[in-house]
Amino acid sequence: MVKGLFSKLKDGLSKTRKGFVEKVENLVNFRTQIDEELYEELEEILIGADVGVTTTMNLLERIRKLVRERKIKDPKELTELLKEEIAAILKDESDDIVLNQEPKVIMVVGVNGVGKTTTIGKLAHRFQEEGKKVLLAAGDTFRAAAIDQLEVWAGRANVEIIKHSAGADAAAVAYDAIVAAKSRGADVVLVDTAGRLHTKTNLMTELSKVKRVMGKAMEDAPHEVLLVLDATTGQNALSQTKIFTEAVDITGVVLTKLDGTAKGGIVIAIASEMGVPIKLIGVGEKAEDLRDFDPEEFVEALFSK
Ligand SMILES: Nc1nc2c(ncn2[C@@H]2O[C@H](COP(=O)(O)OP(=O)(O)O)[C@@H](O)[C@H]2O)c(=O)[nH]1
Ligand SMILES: [Mg+2]
Repeated sequence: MVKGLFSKLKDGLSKTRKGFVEKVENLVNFRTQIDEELYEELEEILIGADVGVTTTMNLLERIRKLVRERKIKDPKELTELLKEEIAAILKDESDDIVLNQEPKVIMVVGVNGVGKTTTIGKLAHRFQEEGKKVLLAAGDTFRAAAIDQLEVWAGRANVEIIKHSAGADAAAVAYDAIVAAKSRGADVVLVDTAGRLHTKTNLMTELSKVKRVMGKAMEDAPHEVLLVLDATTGQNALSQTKIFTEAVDITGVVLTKLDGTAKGGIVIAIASEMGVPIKLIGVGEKAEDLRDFDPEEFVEALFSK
């Protein structure tokens, strides 16, 4: 049998499983009682895995309460409690992307290098496989290589791309793409954007302009604004979420490079502290390494042996 999707997810999360869940298991398996010292060590492990201070404190408070209520004495039972509580946090903050507009316009934003272009390439591949008509917009006009990179993905996925030359106005590219998508009957438009600029214009000012201009090409566009965050940047991801949310009203988060970090606890911090749903996760560089974020499956993969 070919390797199942679940086992691929498990592979993608193996560093976090080692750096986080296995540490918790080692802790609880070698203790005879649940005491303050154990809670303190658990706190250290959670913070070390980038779960974030606030979320860690909340999680521990809930676990302490459950331990009291259920009169739990055996430390080994704490792993299951932790799993339950993490699942509860994540469940509230997940949501899928639905192609319910014609075309559905998805703007992808984030700082440089987080994986925006790669995510668009992976999404293009997925939608194409589903039989959707996809159009890409090369809205990162910062340098020619960024446009070329998107073209490579467009070629691989066999989808169309709208591009201008490097240095062109990103808002104009996005506008043209939406107009083209409407006339060609596309199902989805994926708009790439820059994570940095040549001009002194603030990136946030620029992105909100691109977004506004899209609304002129199609009412209510963009229908989704996905913020891409690199899981390996840890707590920085939280401050980026704050800044981008203020500028462009994020509808969802894509968390990339989970395969490259032992600190995947950042997923929990984002879900519990940011109030934006995590829609997709990246667990590798290939087209099939982008997955819908399914909280139950995620927690199962993370805690699986
Ligand atoms: N391991 C891994 N690498 C990724 C993932 N997503 C993106 N990358 C890599 O991150 C680098 C930057 O990606 P890119 O899409 O160019 O970022 P952008 O500047 O935001 O457009 C590339 O080398 C990608 O292959 C992921 O989920 N896992
Ligand atoms: Mg890019």
